[in-house]
Amino acid sequence: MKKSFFLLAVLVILAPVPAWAHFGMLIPSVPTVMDSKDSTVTMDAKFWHPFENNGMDLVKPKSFQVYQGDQAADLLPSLKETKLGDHTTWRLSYKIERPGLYKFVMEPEPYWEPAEDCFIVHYTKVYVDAFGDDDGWNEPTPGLKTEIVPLIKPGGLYAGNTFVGRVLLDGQSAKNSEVEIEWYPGPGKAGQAPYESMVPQTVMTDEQGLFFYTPPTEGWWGFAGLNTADYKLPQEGQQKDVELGAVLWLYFHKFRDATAGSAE
Ligand SMILES: [Cu+2]
Repeated sequence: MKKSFFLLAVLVILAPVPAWAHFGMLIPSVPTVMDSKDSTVTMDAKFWHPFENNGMDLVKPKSFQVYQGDQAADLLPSLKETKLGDHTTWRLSYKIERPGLYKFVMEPEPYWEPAEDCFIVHYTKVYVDAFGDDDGWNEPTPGLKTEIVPLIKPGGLYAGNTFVGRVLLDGQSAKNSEVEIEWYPGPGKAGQAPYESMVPQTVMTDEQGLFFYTPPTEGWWGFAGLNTADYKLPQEGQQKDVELGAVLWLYFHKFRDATAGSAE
């Protein structure tokens, strides 16, 4: 009896911990609108494991807004429930009429994750810049609980550029906190990693809440600045921790070779 209990304990300890990192996901049809044919942006919202391309159900978010400067518009009524495999996801279409930087921000309902014994709330953000205007790309969002503020222009990144961001929590720099990073390989695709532990890449913020990361390839990359909330939520009569994620999705373009140009 004792022996089998010991064996069970060993097996439990040796069982691989799934490397799944959860990410709120907001992926627009294009990261930059320069042509009016792209100006109706389709936005997909998920709660997902991006690299493996599978996930969880996303219940209707608590809020979904688009900011232009400090002006926010509520997009919650335009969200349409969709299905991806067995999972609930959301989609909206948004017509961009004027030049500017459009910042989409989703606040989900708390998600109970038994595997981590905590709730997860990922405040998820993506930028779309339109018709050559990207003013305000390094400004924080008024009233947002937590976010990553870029220090390198989010529209127009190349794979191989080093992304620099600051994690803010309640408007303050979140120092020495973890940032998980994952690649989203695209619809219907899953990434391949040498080891499961490499699926989320991890960096820490410094004393000023800054972090640095250089993606090895092009595509959509998600950055999640993680902190534990200063409040708890009840689950089956017990008070549980809440993981707050400041999630930012960024598109890194492939650097193209030169074409034959005129010499003079
Ligand atoms: Cu999960």
